[in-house]
Amino acid sequence: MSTTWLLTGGAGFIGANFVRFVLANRTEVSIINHDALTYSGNLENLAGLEDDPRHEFVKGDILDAGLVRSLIERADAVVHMAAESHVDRSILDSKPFIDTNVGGTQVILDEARKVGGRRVLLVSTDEVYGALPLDRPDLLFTEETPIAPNSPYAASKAAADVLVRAYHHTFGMDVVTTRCSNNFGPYQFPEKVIPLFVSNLIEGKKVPLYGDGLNVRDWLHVDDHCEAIVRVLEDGTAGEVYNVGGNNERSNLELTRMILELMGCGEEMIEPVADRLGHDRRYAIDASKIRRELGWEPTRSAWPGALEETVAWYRENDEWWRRVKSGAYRDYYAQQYGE
Ligand code: NAD
Ligand code: TDX
Repeated sequence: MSTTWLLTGGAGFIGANFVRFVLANRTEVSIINHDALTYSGNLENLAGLEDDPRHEFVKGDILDAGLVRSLIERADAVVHMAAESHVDRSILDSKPFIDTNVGGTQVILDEARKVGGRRVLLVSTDEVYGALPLDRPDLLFTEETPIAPNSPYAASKAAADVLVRAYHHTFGMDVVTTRCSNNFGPYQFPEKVIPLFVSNLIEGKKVPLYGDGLNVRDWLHVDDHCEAIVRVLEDGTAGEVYNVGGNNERSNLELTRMILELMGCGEEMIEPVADRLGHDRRYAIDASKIRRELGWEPTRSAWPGALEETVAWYRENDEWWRRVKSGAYRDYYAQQYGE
């Protein structure tokens, strides 16, 4: 039976990969892709899908309740991932994070509630749990770990996350939430560490490593995240949260050294820079619930192969990130939509 999913934020990194993943793996599903095309939204991420009858792009802001409502009316379920997503930007200015991540989620929930009968999935993040210490490798975030966000970005995502919980409790809405660890893969905006470091090295620039480089992230390939989102949307229990991660913890220094090696560069290309304010020390996800209850397994995240493939993608798609870094990708919007 054919079905339609409304996706918010589908011109960003995870969104564009999600569209491609669903079109390839769920032949019965069509996607309405609602995205405001902020600085991180890029229609070039969706190149080649222009004529696909199962993908419709709608430019618009999730704060536009009327538009959101009309799109939800046309859909059977909502995958909500539109967000301001970069921690460093939230430290410079948290307002867009509160507006989009909190206010936007409220709009999605209220409009879905009015329309009724649609499951809403929120793509949340492991950052809502705060940080783990380096000297306790036995500790992992579980779904029961208290919410304790440390950056304005994480706080805005945590607010969205608990708002979803409250709408389930108060109104009995059919909602599900995923909390995933750091993603890597194609089309990631080159402000995030992997595409930033790879593209800098191709440009002959050094890579800015924050602080002592010992902060740890748990890396998962974006397609494994996309599969988890699909599984939770289709089979997750209403009101439940599912952690998503691949037990792939790496310090930033270890990650940087791997990238340097893959790029044929030496350690002199590392530029130690001042630490991020409030920099979370370690993230690590216990994903046993989604594995046990929904049979999800990461199959595309094994290192070093998966990292090697991602680095190769940025090397081969030089034009894509150069246009992002230079701002040229935005010309397309002006051409398509006017100023
Ligand atoms: P991204 O910044 O690449 O993409 C975000 C997209 O949302 C962009 O296309 C942007 O145009 C759109 N958007 C922003 N504000 C909007 C608004 N007001 N209305 C409509 N669209 C808007 O981010 P990403 O890395 O793809 O992350 C997607 C989601 O996944 C976010 O919710 C993020 O919190 C979450 N997440 C990301 C990671 C990760 O490692 N990247 C991990 C866990 C969770
Ligand atoms: O220039 C840099 N130097 C550096 O050392 C940058 C941009 C990052 N880093 C470090 C900071 C982090 O410890 O690398 C690590 C990864 O940084 P980011 O790529 O900015 O990701 P992070 O802050 O971990 O957040 C990401 O994962 C969780 C996403 O951006 C979030 O949207 C997601 O929720």
